[in-house]
Amino acid sequence: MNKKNGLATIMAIFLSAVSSFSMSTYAIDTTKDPNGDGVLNLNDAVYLLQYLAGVIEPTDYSELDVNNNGIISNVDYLEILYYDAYNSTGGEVI
Ligand SMILES: [Ca+2]
Ligand SMILES: [Ca+2]
Repeated sequence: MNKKNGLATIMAIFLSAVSSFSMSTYAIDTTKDPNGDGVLNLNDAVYLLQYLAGVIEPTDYSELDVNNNGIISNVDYLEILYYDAYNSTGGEVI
């Protein structure tokens, strides 16, 4: 995958995620840590997006399924974004 196609793939995943996401799907397991650095934050969303785009191969796939529904998808990605936004504002918005 070249850089241009990779970026297009990432944008397609992002737009698909945004259009299909609803708050009713928000059920994140905050013990998950996709990139394994000890904290769940925006870097994990980027890591998950890279996986969905086929750029990386995770060492522990179970950590990427942050809503524990058995599927690693763009919904997991968006739930990390919402969780990170919620935490970064002191829990005032979600
Ligand atoms: Ca992490
Ligand atoms: Ca999932």
